[in-house]
Amino acid sequence: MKNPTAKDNIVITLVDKATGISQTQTITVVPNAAVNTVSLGQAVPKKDNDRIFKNEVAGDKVYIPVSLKDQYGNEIAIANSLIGAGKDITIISSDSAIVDPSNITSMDSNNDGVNDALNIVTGNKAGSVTLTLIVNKTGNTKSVSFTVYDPAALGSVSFVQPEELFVAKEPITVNYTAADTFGKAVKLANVKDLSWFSTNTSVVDTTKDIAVDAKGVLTITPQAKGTTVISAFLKGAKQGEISLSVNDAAVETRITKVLPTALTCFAKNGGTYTYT
Ligand SMILES: [Ca+2]
Repeated sequence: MKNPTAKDNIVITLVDKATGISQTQTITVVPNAAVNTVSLGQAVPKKDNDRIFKNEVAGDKVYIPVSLKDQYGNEIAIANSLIGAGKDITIISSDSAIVDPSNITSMDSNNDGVNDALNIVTGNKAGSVTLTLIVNKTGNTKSVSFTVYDPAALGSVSFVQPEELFVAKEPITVNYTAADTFGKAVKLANVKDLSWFSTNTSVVDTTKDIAVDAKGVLTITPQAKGTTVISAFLKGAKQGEISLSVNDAAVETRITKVLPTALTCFAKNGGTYTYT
């Protein structure tokens, strides 16, 4: 039989020449396996992230698990040759500025050598997006929605009013609590994360006298005696203030002369003190 088509029956008979034993099998021709149905899981953020952000690249491995079945119920691994214009599966995005379907490729989410997911690339726009997969031959469709977020930024800061004695030229460590825009506790990364205002710039000049170190420790170094109130603003919203009443810098003292009448004391701890 030449060029059998679907549902044709082909009968094959095998005969052993020596014994004459024969066996006959009937094979029914079936259509080639093709994608019939699609199932989708929920979008999975980049490793160690809780959310999907703008400008995720293919290497970030943001993905949607996908399972394809042929008309016989057998799994077909997702492949780039199956997705896109004129192929088995069309992908439609509700907002191509958030996720452009032409950037979607197949990927292997668990590195077992079998592709099982769609690798998602996000654009420079935050918001909710719905992706719909259509199996072109059968019309089977599945959709998945997820939200793409702006990256985390500093969200709020509150200060603990320092209580020690303040002296000009000596740094004051200011304790604080800070949270990012998702409410997660963070440290200040840079003094310029906040806008600062000082009521007395001769005591504290906010452009020079406030610092945040690599560990997020906030210090204020008053330059002169006096009082000032320092306020911190984030995107125009006041976060808190720190009141400082600063004394003169301590004057360095040294002994210039010891009189013969000096009294020398030897302390139990080994220290020696001389009084005149
Ligand atoms: Ca896999």
